[in-house]
Amino acid sequence: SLTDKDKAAVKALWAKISKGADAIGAEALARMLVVYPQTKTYFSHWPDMSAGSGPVTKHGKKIMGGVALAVSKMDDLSGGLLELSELHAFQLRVDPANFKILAQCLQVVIAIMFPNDFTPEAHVALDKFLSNVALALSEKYR
Ligand code: ZNH
Repeated sequence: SLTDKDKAAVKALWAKISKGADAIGAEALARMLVVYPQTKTYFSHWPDMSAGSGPVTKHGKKIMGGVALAVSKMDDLSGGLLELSELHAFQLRVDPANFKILAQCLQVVIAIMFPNDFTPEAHVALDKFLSNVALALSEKYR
């Protein structure tokens, strides 16, 4: 699990990149849909799944709202993300393997948009954090 050092590194990175959260979310989501086209099945009700489209932009923002929540609940991710886990497990029925895929896309986009802030130290902490977020989101699955 996350050490105090990991938590501090994630908070420091988030302080630098959160101003770009909406753009990060939209880019990461668009990238996920292109690179891992099997993820499109969950969004088949959208009229347009291309980068820059209304639904991708809007949903990218929502996802990053979830990431912001996770940053604020870093000390208790299972509790903090309980409702989101239930939503993804029971209602949306998202295969939890996809949480790892999105985590990877988020990191690629953050590396591109914030190359100076995404140091190896920030990278390792964010990777660990997003793995823990994925675990917390997967908790309600059985
Ligand atoms: Zn998710 C939704 C978050 C991942 C799919 N999401 C959602 C929301 C949020 C989130 C916040 C909204 C809710 C409400 O509205 O209430 N996600 C999230 C996060 C993550 C995620 C944080 C990680 C990190 N998801 C995901 C994935 C997928 C998904 C991976 C697939 C692939 N989601 C989803 C869907 C939905 C959501 C489908 C719904 C949409 C609509 O509505 O359209």
